[in-house]
Amino acid sequence: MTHIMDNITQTALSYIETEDKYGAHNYHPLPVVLERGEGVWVWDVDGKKYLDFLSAYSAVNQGHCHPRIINTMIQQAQKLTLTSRAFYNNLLGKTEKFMAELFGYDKVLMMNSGVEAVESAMKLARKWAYKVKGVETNKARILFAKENFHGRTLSVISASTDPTAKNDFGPFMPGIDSIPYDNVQALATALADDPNIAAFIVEPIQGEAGVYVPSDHYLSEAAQLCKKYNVLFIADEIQTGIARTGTMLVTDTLKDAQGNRIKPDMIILGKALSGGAMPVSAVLCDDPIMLTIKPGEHGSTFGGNPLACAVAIEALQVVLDENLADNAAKMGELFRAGLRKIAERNPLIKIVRGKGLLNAIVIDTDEDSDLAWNICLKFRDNGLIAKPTHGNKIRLAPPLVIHEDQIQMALDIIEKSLEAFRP
Ligand code: IF1
Repeated sequence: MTHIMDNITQTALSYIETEDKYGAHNYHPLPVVLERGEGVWVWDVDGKKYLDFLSAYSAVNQGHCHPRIINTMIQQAQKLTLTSRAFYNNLLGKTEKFMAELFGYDKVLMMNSGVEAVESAMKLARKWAYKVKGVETNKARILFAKENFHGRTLSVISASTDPTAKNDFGPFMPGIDSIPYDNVQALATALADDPNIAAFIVEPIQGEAGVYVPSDHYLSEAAQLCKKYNVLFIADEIQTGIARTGTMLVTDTLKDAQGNRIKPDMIILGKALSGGAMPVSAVLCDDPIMLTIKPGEHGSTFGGNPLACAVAIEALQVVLDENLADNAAKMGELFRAGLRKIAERNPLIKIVRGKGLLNAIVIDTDEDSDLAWNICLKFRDNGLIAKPTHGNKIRLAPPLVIHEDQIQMALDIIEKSLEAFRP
């Protein structure tokens, strides 16, 4: 897939060329060079303004450079940024208590990037399998869903079914299997067949796969099956969590047949846990799992640093104070209704799907076509930035602070842009 650097200024091109010359070529960014962000808006180096409809892959749910988060970061940065865990500090316990109570778990393990938290969850699951479930040492297996995305480390891509994420990075981590997503029977069979399974790690909505929302009962039934087979049900809410889908977590809505709430054995958070200010991630679970890891058995230089703690508390408090989950639910309904109206008028939109403000449109073209990319270039020319995922799907995920008039602005831009490609 080759793309021309069309319709960009010399200024922007000079930034792109510098990155191209001195940076790893591990991404293929849309040709727009951003310099400033505020709320739902970003500005490029030429001062042009755009609606941000990617939100740094749901890391800036609270909006770009939220003043409360940035001011907290500035205050804390002038006091104490890092102690390492060799010593205590005045913020880690406070943050762990705040998050444990907010999400309803005994304990929190603070890490930095999302994939570090996923790796930590895998280590906890294995340790629990050996120390509590009684699986024979080095025999524990972890199940994932096909089409998953959980990050880029070697253990985590060992679970990937995406050749682009996996090819030529072998050999891979043993003890990892994948089953079809949104398929309860496949999970039941896998769990019944293998007593050595420690955990099932799953995204409540598959983001990278193109915002694939599973059937209504999938997650609840999967959680109950895991309970039945004494397997940890671990929800990776790094992209779906922190109010993105209209509730604080997707898994807040899990219920058993009697209507009782089901809590995952473990949840993994990242991205918007810091409002996009810095890398902050966390694993939450109860004592029987968390306390299987003893002092010296896991760690991280920056994990739980005072700056991250101050930012994380403020980022979560902003989500609560500004009712961002409710806003995401309301604005998401409005947005999908608007997209469906556009789809009635323009057959290019084949499918509209999503939950809250994690949405995607599937363009009526095959996966290796340039069309979705060229549509995103047109969105950019018209003042909205978004990016295709897996060829023909365009993820549309604005910051959760978006207002109704900005949703309407985005719909107008989307409809106007698609007109240029009408079949
Ligand atoms: C890229 C998208 C991809 C995640 C879930 C763990 C992680 C992610 C559910 C790892 C990270 C990012 C990574 C970025 C693109 C983006 C992404 F789904 F969000 F769009 F790739 F699939 N679990 N997702 O979504 O967190 O280590 O990155 O902090 O790698 O290209 P991380």
